[in-house]
Amino acid sequence: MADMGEAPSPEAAFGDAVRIAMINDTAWLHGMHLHGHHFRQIRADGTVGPLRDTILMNRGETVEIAFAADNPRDWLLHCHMLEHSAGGMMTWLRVA
Ligand SMILES: [Cu+2]
Repeated sequence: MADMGEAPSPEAAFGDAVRIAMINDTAWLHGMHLHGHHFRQIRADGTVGPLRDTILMNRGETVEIAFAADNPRDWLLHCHMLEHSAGGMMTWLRVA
């Protein structure tokens, strides 16, 4: 996960289908939480997971999520372990 920057990542238009790949290259578990939308995991075999707003990532795991950008605003995507998000594991996206 990149640190939260000045530019949204990604910036989506209302109605876009958004896919975000997250790589956990740390030695810890992370519960990644998206505000404002619910998403589904896109598994490597092409199947999709249940609708959720948080997904637990194991160390070394890559997770791809997808959702419909149907809620215009700026939204946080961060680890739900608050010491991790305070340490920089937080970014944001914009739906305009
Ligand atoms: Cu974490």
